[in-house]
Amino acid sequence: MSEPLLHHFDASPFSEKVRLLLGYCGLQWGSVHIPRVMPKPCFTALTGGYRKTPALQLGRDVYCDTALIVRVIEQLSETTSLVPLDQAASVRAMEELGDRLFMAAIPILFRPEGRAVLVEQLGEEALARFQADRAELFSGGSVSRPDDQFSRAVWGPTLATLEAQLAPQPFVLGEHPTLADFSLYHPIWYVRNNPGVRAITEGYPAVMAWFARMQAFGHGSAREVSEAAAHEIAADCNHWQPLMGEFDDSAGMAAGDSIAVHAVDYGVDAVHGRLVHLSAETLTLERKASFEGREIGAVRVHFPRDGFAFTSFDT
Ligand SMILES: N[C@@H](CCC(=O)N[C@@H](CS)C(=O)NCC(=O)O)C(=O)O
Repeated sequence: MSEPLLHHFDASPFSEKVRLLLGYCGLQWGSVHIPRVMPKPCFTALTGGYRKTPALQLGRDVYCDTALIVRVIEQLSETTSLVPLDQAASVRAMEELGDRLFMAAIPILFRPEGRAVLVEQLGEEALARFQADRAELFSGGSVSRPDDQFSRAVWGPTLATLEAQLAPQPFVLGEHPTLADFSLYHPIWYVRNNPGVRAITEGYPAVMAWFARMQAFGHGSAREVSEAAAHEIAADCNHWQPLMGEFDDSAGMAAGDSIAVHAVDYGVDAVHGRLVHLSAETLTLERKASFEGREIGAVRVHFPRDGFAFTSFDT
């Protein structure tokens, strides 16, 4: 089995969702630290232009978006309880709620008490660069950068409903952790990580007890891998990962077609390549990767269908 390599940065909440899941599933993984802001030349050399954090690399295969990454990890670790069949739609809904809670968390970090901590951690100059980068991230997509009014409308009510749901049970959907828990954990982790605003998570005892239960899973066993070493691992790999699901020809696309794929919400940079596989749930394209004139060779980039758009183009 190829070692899973997580391309991430420490402060990234969506990466925390995956790190915690890797810990829970007991997988050994390689930790590839990438820049927090653009440019990320080593990273985008592999993804073909997709810039969001994190991505998961298995040899020459690169998986984008945590909605897909978590399913890859589930398969690798043969953990079958993460999406119980009779709760599949509930898990999906909780993943959406987690994304919404992440959006609500962003302006909270920039309230004066949160911002003061960010200035302490990063300095005014790096913080200004971070804010300019995130303004760019939200340009051109269907979702605009959230404001504090959105946070006020969403954060409190969501934590209150979670409090009610977690009061009688240890995990969001019952006795055992599911993907719902990992999807809701990371935005709360994001806010709790900033001592300036942490207090707004604390009026919810059942949520806090659940948070501690989740945190205890840890990140498992990781070794540091440089971005250059990750490129070499891709270049040296001589096999592909299995593709997921049957080919879905209802979109009128065929393997080998030239396609462009992009996220629809934010971070909408397109990735171009040849279609390898299109199932009801995933899309895989293949492209030639190189970095600073050095060949990495063909790389397959995988996306979830949900949240991504694709078009064919003439070469
Ligand atoms: N839908 C994506 C969202 C990922 C996301 O928004 N990640 C943030 C960091 S936590 C990001 O990409 N920020 C911009 C960047 O890292 O360049 C997923 O589930 O992976």
